[in-house]
Amino acid sequence: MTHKRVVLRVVLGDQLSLGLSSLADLGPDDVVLMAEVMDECRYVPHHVHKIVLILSAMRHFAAVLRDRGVRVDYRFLDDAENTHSLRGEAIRAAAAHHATEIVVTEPGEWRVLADMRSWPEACGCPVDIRGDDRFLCGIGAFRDWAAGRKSLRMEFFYRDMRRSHGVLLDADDGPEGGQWNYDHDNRKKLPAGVVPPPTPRFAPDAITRDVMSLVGGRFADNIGRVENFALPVTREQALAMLDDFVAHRLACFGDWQDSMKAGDPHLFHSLVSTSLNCGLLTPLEVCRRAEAAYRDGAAPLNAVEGFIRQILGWREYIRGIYWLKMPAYRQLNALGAYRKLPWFYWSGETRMRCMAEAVDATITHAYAHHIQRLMITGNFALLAGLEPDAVDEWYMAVYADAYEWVELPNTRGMALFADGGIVGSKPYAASGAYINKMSDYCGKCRYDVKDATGEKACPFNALYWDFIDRHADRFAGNNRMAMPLMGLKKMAPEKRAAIKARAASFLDAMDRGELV
Ligand code: FAD
Ligand code: DLZ
Ligand code: SF4
Repeated sequence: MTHKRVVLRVVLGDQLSLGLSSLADLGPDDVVLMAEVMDECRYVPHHVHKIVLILSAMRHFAAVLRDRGVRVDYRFLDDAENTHSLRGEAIRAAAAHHATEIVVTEPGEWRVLADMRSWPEACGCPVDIRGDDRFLCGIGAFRDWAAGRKSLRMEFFYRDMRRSHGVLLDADDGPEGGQWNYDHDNRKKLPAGVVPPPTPRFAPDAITRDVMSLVGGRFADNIGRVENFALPVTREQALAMLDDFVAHRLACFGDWQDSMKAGDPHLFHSLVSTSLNCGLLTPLEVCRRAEAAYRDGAAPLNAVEGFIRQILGWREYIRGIYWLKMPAYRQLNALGAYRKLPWFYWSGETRMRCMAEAVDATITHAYAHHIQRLMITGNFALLAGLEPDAVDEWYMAVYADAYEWVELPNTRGMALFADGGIVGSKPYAASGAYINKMSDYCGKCRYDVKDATGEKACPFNALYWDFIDRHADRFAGNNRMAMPLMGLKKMAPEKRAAIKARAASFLDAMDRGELV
C-alpha cells in the first residue's frame, strides 16, 4: 500500500507569520505541527509574561490557520502524551501522519538548529530547513557583507540596507534629508513637564486567560506575575500597538529615545519588539509605516530615521552577528569578568535608584527600554565585572522579547564588551554623570551622584574609574578611549587610591549580599 505525500510543517512559537517560508507551498494534505513543550518553557527561567505571550499567541495563530482550512496538529502543554521536546513532538507527529517530509523555517537559536540537524534520522524522513525571509538580510547575505571586512560596524551595514531596500532615500537614491544619521538630535533629556501618552494594554480573552492560569500554576516560581499580562497576542493587536505608536509616540521617539524617567519605562518607545520577534509583525512593514508617517508630515526625520535605524539597522545587524559568530560567541569573556550576579537583579532590592527603577520595570512588565538595558543594568554589569554567562541568563529570562539571536550580541557584545569589540568599537561604560544627565533618577537617590569616594558616593562613579583603571592596558591603543584614559592619568594618586578603595568596599558589601 502506498501512502499519500504528507508534508509535516513545523511552526515554532516565534514563527507566527502567515508568510512564513515553511508555509509557502502548503498542500491540502499537509499538516502543520505546533507544540507547546516544557523544554522551551524552561531552558531559561522565563518571565511568566514571556511564556503566556508565546503560548497564547501560538493558540491564536493555530486558530487562524484552522479558519483558513489548514490541518493543524496542536500539542498542548498539559497533554498526557506530550514528550516536552520539539524533537520528540516532531518524531511523534511524523509517525502519526505518515509524513514523507518535514519542512521547517530555520529557528532563531543555534541550540535549536543543532537539534534539528538530527531530525532526519530521528523522524525517518528528510527535513527541509528553509531560510527565514522575515528578516531583511539573510544569514548568507550577512556573511557575504562581513567577508573580508576589518571591522563590522553597524553604520555601514545600515546604509547598505537603506539602499538595498529603498528605505528613506531621496530622489537621487541618497539619504533623505542629506544625512544617513540623525543621532546627534536624539540625545535629549525629557523635560520635567512632558508626560508621555499611555501605552496600549490588551485585555486577555478566554484563550489568554486559560494560558495565564496554566502558566500561573506551572511557573509560580518564575519572575513576574501573570495577573497584569497585557501584551499583544494576535496580529490585530500587534497592528493596534503599531498604529498607536505611529499616531502618538513616533514623532517624539527621536528626541527622547535615550531619556529615562522614574515610574515610566515606556516613554515614547514603540513596544513592538515582542510582536516582531514572535512573527506577529514584520520588520519591513514596521519600517514602511514609519516612513509613511514622515512622508505625510506626521513625524520629523530625526524621529523616523532614528526608529528605522533600530530595526533595519541594529536588529538585522545583531542577528547577522549572532549567526556569523556562533557557537564560539557564547563563550567569549574578553574582559575576564567573573563576579557573580547580585541578587538585586532578580529582586530589585537595591538603594541605587536607577537600578531599582530598571529592575522593577522589568519584573512588572517584562520590559525595560534600550537605554535602561544598556546604560543601567548593562553598564553596572560591565563596570562591576559580572560574569557574562549569568548576565546573559538574566537578560534571556527577564524580557518578553528575549531570544538568543537578539539577546546574546546585545548583552555579551554591546553591553559587556565581552566580544572584545566585534559589536562596539568601545565599551558603553558610563559614570553617574551620564545617568544624571539623561534621567530624573539621581535627585531622590540615597547616593550622591556628585561624589565618587565618600560613604554615600554614587557607586557608578567609583566603579567607572576602577573599570578604566583595571583595563587601562587593554584600551591603551583604542582612540575612542583616549579621553577617559587621559582623565585617569591626570587624576591625583590619592584620589585614584580613594576611588579604588570605594569601589572595592562597595563590591565587597555587594558580594556579601548586603543592601547596597
Ligand atoms: P524601540 O526602542 O521602540 O525600538 C524599535 C525596535 O528596534 C525594537 O522593537 C527592536 O525590534 C529594534 N531594536 C532596537 N534596538 C535594538 C538592538 N540593539 N538590537 C536588536 N533590535 C533592536 N531586543 C530584543 O528584541 N530582545 C532582547 O532580548 C534584547 N536584549 C537586549 C539586551 C541588552 C543588554 C540591550 C542593550 C538591548 C537588548 N535588546 C533586545 C534591544 C532593545 O533594547 C529592545 O529591542 C527594545 O528595548 C525593545 O523595546 P521597543 O520595542 O519599545 O523598542
Ligand atoms: C519561547 C518559547 C516558549 C516559552 N515555549 C515554546 C513552546 O512551547 N513551543 C515552541 O514551539 N516554541 C516556544 N518558544 C519559542 C522557542 O523557544 C523558539 O522558537 C526557539 O528559541 C527558537 O528561536
Ligand atoms: Fe544611580 Fe548613582 Fe544616580 Fe543613584 S546617584 S540613581 S546610583 S546614578
